[in-house]
Amino acid sequence: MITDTQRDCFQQQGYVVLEKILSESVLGWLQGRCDEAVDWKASGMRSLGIEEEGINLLGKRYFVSGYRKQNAELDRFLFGDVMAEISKGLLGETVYLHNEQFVVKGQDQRSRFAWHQDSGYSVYRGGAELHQPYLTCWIALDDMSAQNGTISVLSFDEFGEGKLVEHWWDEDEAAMVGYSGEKSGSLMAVPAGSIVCFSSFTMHRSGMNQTERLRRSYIVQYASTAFGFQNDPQRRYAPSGGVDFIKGNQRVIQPEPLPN
Ligand SMILES: O=C(O)CCC(=O)C(=O)O
Repeated sequence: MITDTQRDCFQQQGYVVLEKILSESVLGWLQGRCDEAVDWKASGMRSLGIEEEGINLLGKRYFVSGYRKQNAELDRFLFGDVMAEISKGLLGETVYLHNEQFVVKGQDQRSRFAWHQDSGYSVYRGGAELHQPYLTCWIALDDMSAQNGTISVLSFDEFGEGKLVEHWWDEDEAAMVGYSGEKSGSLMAVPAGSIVCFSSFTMHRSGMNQTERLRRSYIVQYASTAFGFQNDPQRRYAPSGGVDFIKGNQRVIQPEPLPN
């Protein structure tokens, strides 16, 4: 599924766009799981009588991380054929699941995200040790546009030549920031069912959702090299626990496929 040209593009420029790669039925299934995850998070917040929980803002912004622990059916996608082809094609013969999270944004100023590299969060906020870059698969669950707050990406040529830079916390942005210059990068105005695959050393940001509809994405991250914490390298950093997926080019998990 991943061609040599796509792999070269990912390695040399830090990202590759797989437009409309998911079938309509898999997309519809994932949208359903995302809506369930948001209901689960929102009802948990309502039952506690809170409007904010970490970076979740009731009705406005949801980050549901690790939902596969609530609904193991998600593994049918995370360890399914499509993600096996993509992760193996871009990372090589060893792959494990690093993290998965739904990102759902309503009409709210705080739904935008400043320029960052995902490894910038891992190292400068999460306390991870320096590591080989991992792969972020940003899955568009809705048609994406500037209006509903899609992501923009800076290629390695435009920024950083594929190196991790120091990040800082910005109170106004309520986010980590790795770049505050004028570049605007490439806007990912992709249809639902597309996947933007980028390196965790690729600088990206996402805009504010200015529409009345929630905008849904699913971030699924895979790594080829395990890493730990700066103060405890033995303890794995991977938020999803680092589940083995592919070893020596062979899949070690093969769940029942989703209907195509
Ligand atoms: O708005 C989004 O879907 C992406 C947010 C983002 O860049 C991230 O969670 O790393």
